[in-house]
Amino acid sequence: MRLHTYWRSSASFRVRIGLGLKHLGFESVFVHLRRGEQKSPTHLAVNPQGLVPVLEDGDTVIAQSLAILEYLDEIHPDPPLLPKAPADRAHVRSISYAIACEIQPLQNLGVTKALGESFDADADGQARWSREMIERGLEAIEELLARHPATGTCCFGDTPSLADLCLVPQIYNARRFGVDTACFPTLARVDAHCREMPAFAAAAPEAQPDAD
Ligand SMILES: N[C@@H](CCC(=O)N[C@@H](CS)C(=O)NCC(=O)O)C(=O)O
Repeated sequence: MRLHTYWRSSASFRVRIGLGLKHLGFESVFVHLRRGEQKSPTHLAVNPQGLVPVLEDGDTVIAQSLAILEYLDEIHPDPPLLPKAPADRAHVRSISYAIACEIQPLQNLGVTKALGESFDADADGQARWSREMIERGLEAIEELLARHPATGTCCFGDTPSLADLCLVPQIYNARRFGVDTACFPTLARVDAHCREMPAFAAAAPEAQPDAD
């Protein structure tokens, strides 16, 4: 398997954790987002969206981190990334989507760049935008997890699920943009617990060979 990835990409970080949890070896294809390599003809031929991550598994090419993770879960079910009961699966998916669909897209590189290019936001303004979008999103997820009876050492129970694979990279981004994560005690606790696990540690941005 080949993963098109960038060290600081939180969506790539999710997939790296999933591959690690499932003990799946992979070759990395590094796409330097700050240098614009995601818009190169070579990368666009792989993913016309011009985004990472992309997983290649033989002739199968999959973009979108959650689609990749569900694919991996279907072909390598152990350990599972989703619980068994439909209501529990929906709960884990709803936390995952709240992060992957409602927070991360508002603060990704393409959006902050557009704020600068089209709306005159300087670097401080772009960072403030990202911080506020992350804070707003995490507030709701903190509440969701704090009041749910199944929240354990991880987002759902005591083993990592798709929700933790989304949460830990988003908390990484939160710290990067100066969000005070102590305001989100449940999220901070789950994040600290998960980051102790080898698959999470090995997938961390700073542990990647392309970190610069
Ligand atoms: N929904 C996508 C998001 C992918 C995404 O936003 N990737 C970012 C890095 S985390 C990217 O490639 N950004 C490049 C750009 O915006 O130009 C997923 O989950 O894979």
